[in-house]
Amino acid sequence: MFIDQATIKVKAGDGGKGCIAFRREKFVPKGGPSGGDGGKGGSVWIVASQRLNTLYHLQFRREWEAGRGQHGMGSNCSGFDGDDITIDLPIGSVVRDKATGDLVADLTHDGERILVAKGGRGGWGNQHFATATRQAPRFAQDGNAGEERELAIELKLIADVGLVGLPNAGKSTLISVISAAKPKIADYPFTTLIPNLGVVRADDTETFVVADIPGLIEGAHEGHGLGDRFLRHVERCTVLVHLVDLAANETPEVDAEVIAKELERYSETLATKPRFICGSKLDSAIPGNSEKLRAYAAKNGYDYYEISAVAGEGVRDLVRVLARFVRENRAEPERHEAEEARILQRPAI
Ligand SMILES: Nc1nc2c(ncn2[C@@H]2O[C@H](COP(=O)(O)OP(=O)(O)OP(=O)(O)O)[C@@H](O)[C@H]2O)c(=O)[nH]1
Ligand SMILES: [Mg+2]
Repeated sequence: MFIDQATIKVKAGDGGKGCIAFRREKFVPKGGPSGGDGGKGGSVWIVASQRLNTLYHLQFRREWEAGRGQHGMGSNCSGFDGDDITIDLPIGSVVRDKATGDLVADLTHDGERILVAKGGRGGWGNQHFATATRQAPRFAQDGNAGEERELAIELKLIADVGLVGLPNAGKSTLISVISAAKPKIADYPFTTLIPNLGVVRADDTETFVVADIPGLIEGAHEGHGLGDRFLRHVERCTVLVHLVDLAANETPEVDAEVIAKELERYSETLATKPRFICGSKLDSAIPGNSEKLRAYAAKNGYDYYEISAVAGEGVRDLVRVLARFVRENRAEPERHEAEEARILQRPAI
């Protein structure tokens, strides 16, 4: 199951208490303080893992607690430190402190490791407090409490190109012909229920990642259809391709505007992101639609393309243009490599 939001509680281990003890031994009268220190509490870490691609595993475990430090013991023995724990998260996870909203981590590389709750320091045993004038201290320190907080985690897929459009516009068909992705395709709305990613090979050296997300409808921002929550997965794309069905009705420009409005309502980032308008199903286009959509794109300042994913028409040109655009505008090239490696190796959702 594809889960892209989760809230978990993390608690680092408390430090162990320092010990109050005195050396008692035959022939060593008044042997002095010998209380050992408490052990450190374990810390909680998050680690980016390219083996994961959803937050599903967090559904079953909401609370993560690291080991506590052992208390100090007599004979100057320190307690053992508590064990650290690590929480694996998929690359693309954005972690925030739930209470403050502060960004804690934005994971981009496999193996990236971030401390999210620090273990408490162990308390000092009484051996540390002996002085010339106070040779038998009858006190020791308590350990410090481990940090504790709630984390809100969001997974935002990292792709270069995001496909958006009404249900049935042909988004999944396009990703299936330009990449190895094999999403479900059918002639009813909302065939796609979770985002699909595909790696597109533009030529021998150049590749980019495309995300196909579930279709949007009017009112998606109010929860209509599948809602607009999947739009978060195209928020970090370099460019959006807005597919508009040329064969659905005689008003493709009205269909196009529905999506434009939903993008605007979702966020400023999406509303202002570079966008190409692409007429789809050119092979069975209703006469006149092509001109109408082209005029709509021109009026709003978007580049216009046309394809038939089924007949293969215009697809190569579109891929070439996207490859060039992504190459020239890719904001975070290193993310691209991480994401590509992940898609190629990922297990099925
Ligand atoms: N004639 C023609 N039909 C197409 C073309 N591309 C897609 N279709 C058909 O349009 C229907 C919808 O295609 P999908 O790729 O599932 O559409 P989608 O945009 O992914 O739809 P949702 O996942 O529901 O949002 C399918 O029956 C496809 O076979 C095309 O180029 N020409
Ligand atoms: Mg689809």
